[in-house]
Amino acid sequence: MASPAVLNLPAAASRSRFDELQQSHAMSVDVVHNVGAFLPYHRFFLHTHEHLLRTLCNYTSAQPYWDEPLDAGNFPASPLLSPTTGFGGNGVGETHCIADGPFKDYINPIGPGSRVTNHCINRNLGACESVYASKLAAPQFVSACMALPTFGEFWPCVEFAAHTAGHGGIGGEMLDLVASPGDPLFYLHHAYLDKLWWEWQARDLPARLAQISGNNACPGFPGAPPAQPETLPWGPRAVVGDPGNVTTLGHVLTVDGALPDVTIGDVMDIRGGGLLCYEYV
Ligand SMILES: [Cu+2]
Repeated sequence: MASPAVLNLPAAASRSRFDELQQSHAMSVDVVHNVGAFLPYHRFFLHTHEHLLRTLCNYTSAQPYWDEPLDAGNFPASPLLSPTTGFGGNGVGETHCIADGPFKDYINPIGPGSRVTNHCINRNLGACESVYASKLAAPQFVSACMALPTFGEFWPCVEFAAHTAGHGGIGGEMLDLVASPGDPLFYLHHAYLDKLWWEWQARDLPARLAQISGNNACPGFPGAPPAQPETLPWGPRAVVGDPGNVTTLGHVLTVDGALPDVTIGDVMDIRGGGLLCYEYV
């Protein structure tokens, strides 16, 4: 957050390296959600975040994940939200700005949605829809997804259940499909989803290290524009990663120069020997 932006992203919205990740996600939103690249893209996005933490912030540990079933239905009690050892607590007042913890004064440049505005990080854990959403983090929803036999069945299950639980259960900025990486909790939530994907892969590595499928854009393809391209400060994404509408291992993933582009094939195996080298414990 304290490192000035370097990538010269369109619309000059980002002030920090942290903002650049948020903006890159916002610029990709239509081609990385409800698509086959959902899990691979966010795996690469997390790797980029961890790389920046380690190279810019003297961070020497790993990207942690949020073990969400432990908090299902009761997110407000999570130690993650501690103001002293965690990421700060719930939002307060009409704006629902977070009022304690290490990020209470941070001003995000992206959001709500694709707008470029200066605003606080906000959360709304008390809303009844947040409590409802957080229940989707319960173990039975996870195991239902883990039991599915193909990637084409697994990723929509995870995107709907566990993914919705973390975003909806925190509410506020986290519930914003476009701007949610403005809340640092985003990275712990998506590391958890990445862990689920890896655990699903690890049940049958010979088959699942190369198993990818799905559509490339939502809604529709080819050339489906965003809903309101004229209102996007950075214009529509020119590339969706694959030449057709079937997600393949050759599908290109981008973080707009924060790291060089990779393919989905580069992020299928987390165990080293290629781009990634980590494990979940
Ligand atoms: Cu996302």
